[in-house]
Amino acid sequence: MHEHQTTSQAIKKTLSLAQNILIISHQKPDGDTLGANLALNIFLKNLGKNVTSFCLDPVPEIFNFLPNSENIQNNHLVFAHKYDVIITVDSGSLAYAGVDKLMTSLKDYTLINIDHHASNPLYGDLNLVITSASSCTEVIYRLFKDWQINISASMATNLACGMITDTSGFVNPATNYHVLLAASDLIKQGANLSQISQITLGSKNVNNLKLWGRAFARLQAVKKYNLVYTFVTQEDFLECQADDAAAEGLSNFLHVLQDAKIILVLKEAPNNIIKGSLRTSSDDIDLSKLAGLFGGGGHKKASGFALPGKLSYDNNKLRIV
Ligand SMILES: [Mn+2]
Repeated sequence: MHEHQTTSQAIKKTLSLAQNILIISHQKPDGDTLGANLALNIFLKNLGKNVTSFCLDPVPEIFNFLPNSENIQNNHLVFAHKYDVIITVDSGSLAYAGVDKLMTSLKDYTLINIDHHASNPLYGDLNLVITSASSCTEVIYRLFKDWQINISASMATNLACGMITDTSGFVNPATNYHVLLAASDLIKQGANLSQISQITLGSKNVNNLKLWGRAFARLQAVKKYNLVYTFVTQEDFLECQADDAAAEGLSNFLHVLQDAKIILVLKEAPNNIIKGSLRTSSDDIDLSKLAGLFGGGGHKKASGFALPGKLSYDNNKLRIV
């Protein structure tokens, strides 16, 4: 945290002077953005602050176990109120969070941007972006340690959830020495790591695995680019009755492949959008740059992009139309 000491203290001071605080998670929330939001929510409420937590999309059912998750609102009326401070967590940009337009109605606030995405352009008034951190929750853990505050069991559970989900259970390349130290401390503070892993990573259902089956059957290696790709269409989602979360886990799972350095999963989303999800285990590849070529972003080892179009597949040839 040393090099971030000044920012850490500036954030502490700004929060201590604030009364009304809005914390924003990114849309299509994952365990990291929710855990980060809720750990801060609990901490700031304990300080007697007026805290509102927001996410554009509802909290997925599997995250209902997170302490205080019922406090996350998705009503746009949240933006009709006045805030001294707005904190975005795990959000590479306001558009990525899905709140760029909603926020235009707000004035006179200090924006604190806490994140770990390599593509983050430091859009806040205060920016704590640590790209070497496994997760946004790891950044917040470091903040709490820096401020020497006590981490309660419910804060620990929220922080641990983000670390577990963003590292796929402490195995993917985002896993580092700091996150393992932090996780072991969080166990001491009352987080049940195996239970959180079981709930967040271990709960698959038949419909979602059927979708995976289709994606597995279509795996293609492109030797020239050291790439393996696959795809899922809107038809697949409908026929398998799978939900969006099914595709999320797919690219993380395909990390197990030894055949190529880069994994690409293309997903047809509603409204003629194709989403690409890139993964690598190689240190010499920066996928945030590759995704950037398609207008996307993310981390060195996990990134994504969106393109207009639909997927067309015949005679073993995939095309974007
Ligand atoms: Mn994250």
